[in-house]
Amino acid sequence: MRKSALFATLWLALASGPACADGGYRLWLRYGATTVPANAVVVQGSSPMLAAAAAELRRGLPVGAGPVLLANAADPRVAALRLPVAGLGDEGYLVRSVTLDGRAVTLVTAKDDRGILYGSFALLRHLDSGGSAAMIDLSSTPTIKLRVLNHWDNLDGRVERGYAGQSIWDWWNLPDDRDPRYFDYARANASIGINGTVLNNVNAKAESLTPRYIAKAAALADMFRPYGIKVYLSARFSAPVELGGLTTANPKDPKVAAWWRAKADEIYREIPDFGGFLVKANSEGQPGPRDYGASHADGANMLAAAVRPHGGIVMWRAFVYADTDPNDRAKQAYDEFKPLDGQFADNVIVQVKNGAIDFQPREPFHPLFGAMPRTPLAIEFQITKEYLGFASHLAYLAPLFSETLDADTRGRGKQVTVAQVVGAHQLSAMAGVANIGSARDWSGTTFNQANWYAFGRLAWDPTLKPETIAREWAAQTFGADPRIVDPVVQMMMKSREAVVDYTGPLGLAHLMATGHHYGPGPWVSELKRPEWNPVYYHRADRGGIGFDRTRTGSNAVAQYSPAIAKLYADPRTTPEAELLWFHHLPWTYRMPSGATLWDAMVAHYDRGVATVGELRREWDALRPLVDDERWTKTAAMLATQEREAIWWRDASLAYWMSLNQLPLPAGARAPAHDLAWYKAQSFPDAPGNP
Ligand code: GCW
Repeated sequence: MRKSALFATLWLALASGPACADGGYRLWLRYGATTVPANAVVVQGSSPMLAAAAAELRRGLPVGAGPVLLANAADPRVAALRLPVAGLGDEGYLVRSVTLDGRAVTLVTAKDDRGILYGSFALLRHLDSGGSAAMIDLSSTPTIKLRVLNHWDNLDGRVERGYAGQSIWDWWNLPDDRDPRYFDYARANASIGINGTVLNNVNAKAESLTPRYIAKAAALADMFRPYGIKVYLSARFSAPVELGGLTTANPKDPKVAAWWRAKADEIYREIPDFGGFLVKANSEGQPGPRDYGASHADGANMLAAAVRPHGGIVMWRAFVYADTDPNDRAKQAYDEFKPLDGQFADNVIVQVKNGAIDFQPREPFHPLFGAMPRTPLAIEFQITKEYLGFASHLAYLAPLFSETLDADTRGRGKQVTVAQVVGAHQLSAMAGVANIGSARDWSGTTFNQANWYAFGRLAWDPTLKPETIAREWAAQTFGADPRIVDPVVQMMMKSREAVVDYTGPLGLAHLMATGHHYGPGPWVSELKRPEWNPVYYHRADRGGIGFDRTRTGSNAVAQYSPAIAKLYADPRTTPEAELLWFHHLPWTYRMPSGATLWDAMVAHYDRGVATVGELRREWDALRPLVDDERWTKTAAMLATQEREAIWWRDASLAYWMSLNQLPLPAGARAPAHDLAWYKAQSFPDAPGNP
C-alpha cells in the first residue's frame, strides 16, 4: 500500500463513524483523534500567526506525516532551494516536498506570515481530501484582496435572514466571555482564506459604535487576529445624531465629519487593525446622505476620510431602490450609482449584489459590473438561503456564485468576466452574507456548511470549478472515500437547479410569501410598495407571463454592454434560463424544444420535485457511510425539502392556472389543493424575519 493510501485509510477509520460524531461541529476540519508529535512541525521565526499555523498542523496532520517546516521565503535555507516564490503575492503560499540537510521535509513557505497560515491549511486540505503525502507541490495567491463575511446579526442576538439559531456573538457576555467557539470560527474561516468579518447587521443600530460595543468588537478582533481576520462594523449613517447629539448627519456638515473622525480614532485605539465600515444607506428605510440632498459618493467619502489616517476602508452598498421611483426596480441601483463613477475616494469600495434584484435563486449578473470602470466594485453574495429554502433545503450555491463570476460583462469577442471586473482594482472584495449561527453544526445542516466553504474558496480563487470545490469539501467532511464523495458531489451539483425549477423556472423571480419570504406567494399584490409584490415581478395575466425589460418595456437591457443588450433584447437569443426575466411572452410561445411556454414551465416544476426525490434516495443509500447524527438530520431536511418542493410546485401551478385557464399537460399531476388553500397558509413565526 502506498504511504498516502495508508494515511487515507487510517484517516477514514478515525474520522468517520459514530465514534467521531459531533453533530457537524467540526465542519470540514474533521481531524483524527491522534495528533502528530510536536516536533513533526518546525517553525522558523515566531509570531502569533505562525504559532496558529503550527498548532493547526499539529492538530490536523495525519499520523506519521511530517516533518513539516514553516519558513519565510527569505529564510537563507529556503532561498538556497531556489523555489519559484518570486511570483507569490501577498498571502500567497508555496507548499513543496523538498530535501533539506539531507532530510525529506514538507516546506510551507510564503513572503508573509499570512501566506504561511494559508499554506498550512492548504496542506491539510490536500491531505484530507485524499491527496498524496509525497511529491507535494501546491501554490496559490488570492486574486481578491478582501474576502469578507457579512453577519446580519442584531445586538439582541437575532440574525436577520439567519436560519441556524441565534447569533454566535454573545454580545451580552462579551468582552469577558471569550467562548472557544470564536476561536473555532476563526480557524474555519482561515482554512478557506476568509480575512474579514463584518460583525453586525447592515440594518445597523447606532449602539454598535458606543464604547461598550467597541470593547466587545475589540475582544473578537483579538481572538481573530492570529488567523488573519480583520473586524469591520456596519455603521448607521445617522449615528452622529443618535449618539453624538448633533442635529444633522449631513455629510457636508463639518461637525458631522468631525464626529466620524473622532469615532474612527476611538475605534482604532481599541482595534488598531480595524478594517472599516460597511454601510447600507438610503435603502429600505435606512438613513443616508440622500436625506440631505447629498449623493452616495458624498456620504461614502466623508466616512472614508475618517478611517483613511488609520488605513481603513468603507464598503458602501449599492443595494438601493425606492418606492418614490416609478422605474423598474432592477434599474434603480445602476441609475443611482453609474453617474457617480470616478467620484469615490480611493479607500471606498462599492458593494454590489450579484444580481439587480435580491439574491433570487437565479438572476442575471448586475449591470453595474462593467459599468463603473473607475470604481472598485465588491460583489456581494448571500450564503444564507433567504430565497432558496432557508436552512432546510439542499442547495449548493457554488454553481450560483460561479454563474455570476464567470458571466461575460461585454458580450462575445471582448470577454471580461464579472470576476475580472471585481479583481481589476488594487482594492478588491467579495462579500458573503453569512449562514452561521449558534446551531451546533453552525449552519443548520451539514450541506449548508458547503456554501460557507465554497464562498471562501471562490473568494480566494474565483476560477475554481464548483465541482472541484464540492469534491474537496465532501472528502474533508465525510472522508476521502469515492463511495461517498462521488454521490455527494452529484447530489450537490444538481441541487441549486432543482430549487430554481420548483420555485421559479425560466427567469421568474421574487415569487415568495410576504415578510419572512418562506414558501410561495406569487399571488401577493396588496403590499404598500409596488416592488414588494410578486405580481410586480411576474406580470402574469390571461395572455402571458414575464417582465418586459426590452425597449418596449422598462429597457433595463440597455444597462448592459451593447453586445449583451442585443442578446437580451430578443427572446430567441436570451438564455432560456433568464427568458422571463427579460420578456413578457404568451403562454403559448413556442420554446426551442417545440413545447409551449406553459408546458415547458410545468416540466420545470416537475423536474424540480423529481430531483429532490432523487436527492432523498441518493442520501438513503449513503446511510452506512455517514455517522448517524449527520445522516439523520440531513435525511429529515431532505424530507422537508421534498414536501416543500411539492408545495411550491402545486401552489404556483394552481395560481398560474387561475390566470391562464390552461389545462395541465398530459400526465402532469393536478395540485393537491385549490388556490384558496395555498393562499390561506400563514407562517408568522418563520425564522430569520427582521
Ligand atoms: O434580501 C433583502 C432582505 C433584507 C436585507 C436586505 C439587504 C438586511 O430581505 O432582510 O436587509 O435584502 O440586503 O439589505
